[in-house]
Amino acid sequence: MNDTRRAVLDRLADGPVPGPALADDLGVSRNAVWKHVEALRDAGFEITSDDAGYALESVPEYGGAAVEFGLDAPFSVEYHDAVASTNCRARELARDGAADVAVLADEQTGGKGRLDREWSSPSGGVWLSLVLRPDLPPAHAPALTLAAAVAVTDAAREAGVPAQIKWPNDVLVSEASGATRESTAETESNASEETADRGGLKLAGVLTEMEGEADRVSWVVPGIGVNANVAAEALPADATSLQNEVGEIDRRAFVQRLLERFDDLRGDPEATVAAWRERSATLGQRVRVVTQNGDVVGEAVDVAVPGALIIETDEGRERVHAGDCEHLRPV
Ligand code: BT5
Repeated sequence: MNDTRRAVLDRLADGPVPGPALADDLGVSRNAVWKHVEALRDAGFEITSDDAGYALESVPEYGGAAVEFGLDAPFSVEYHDAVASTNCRARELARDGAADVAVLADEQTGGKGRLDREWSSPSGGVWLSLVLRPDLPPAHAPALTLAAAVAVTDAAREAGVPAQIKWPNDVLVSEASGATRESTAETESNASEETADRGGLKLAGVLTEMEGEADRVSWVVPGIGVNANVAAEALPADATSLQNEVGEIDRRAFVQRLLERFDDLRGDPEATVAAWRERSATLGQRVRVVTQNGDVVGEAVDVAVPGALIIETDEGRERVHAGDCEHLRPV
């Protein structure tokens, strides 16, 4: 949102203000004030005007301006009713030099998971990609993925959903937590007599993309997909949504909490990793991580800056930087 428009809203949030006073305060003409008020009305803000001046009566339920209003984090929000993928749009903005933009969509028609997997993105979700230009070496960028997972977990918990994180980027809700949908668990045997346990139903995932030189990141785009106000039937079998767990939620408040929490953490990889540990469903579990160089099986004992999983295997400790993680349990 344009700075003057944001300032108009901030002033109106404190009570009615006469047009001339508003114009003086902001150093613009009365006509300019009127234009900003009209634009805000078009964006869904209900602004009345009478003898006392302009007054803000209500804020739109959702959308870019609604999320920006009252947001305590320095993001501008570009909202789309539908877009192919918020990550693609965020990458375009990043290449044009943008920073601290949150691209938000109600629906994605071509949502992407990691490794070219599909991400179902029906209307009602929170499909969000952040354009960041951090002053970081590329090796530290994974901490931003962990920060996104922590931020989603905290916003979900605030909405009443006991979410946990599965390394590195899945936010899960344990099936024992009262999810109402029927379980469609598929178990998979292997030679070591263990079954893969999903550890819960998937509520959210993060896909981080970036570009940079060897020593400096140019931009990073964490793409965050949260099944918010979506019926479980519209999602894959192993998924759940906030709506499925606790009923429809206030997406505006949810996105604001998520952005604020992410902003608290993004400059502090140590605090991010500490917060991640506390919310982890993976630490202490026996896991199998499928990596490009083969499977690593053992007990997940720690996560280290900027996001590597430390696994105690039969051959000693291994540090895994990327891969798909399964929680294992004895048959
Ligand atoms: C992820 O991939 O978990 C990353 C998902 C990132 C999505 C966001 S939405 C905003 C931004 N724009 C995008 O286009 N993407 C990002 P991965 O770990 O690879 O998990 C993908 C797998 O999860 C799929 O193969 C399905 O099995 C499952 N899946 C697909 N859609 C799902 C959903 N909505 N909820 C839960 N699981 C889903």
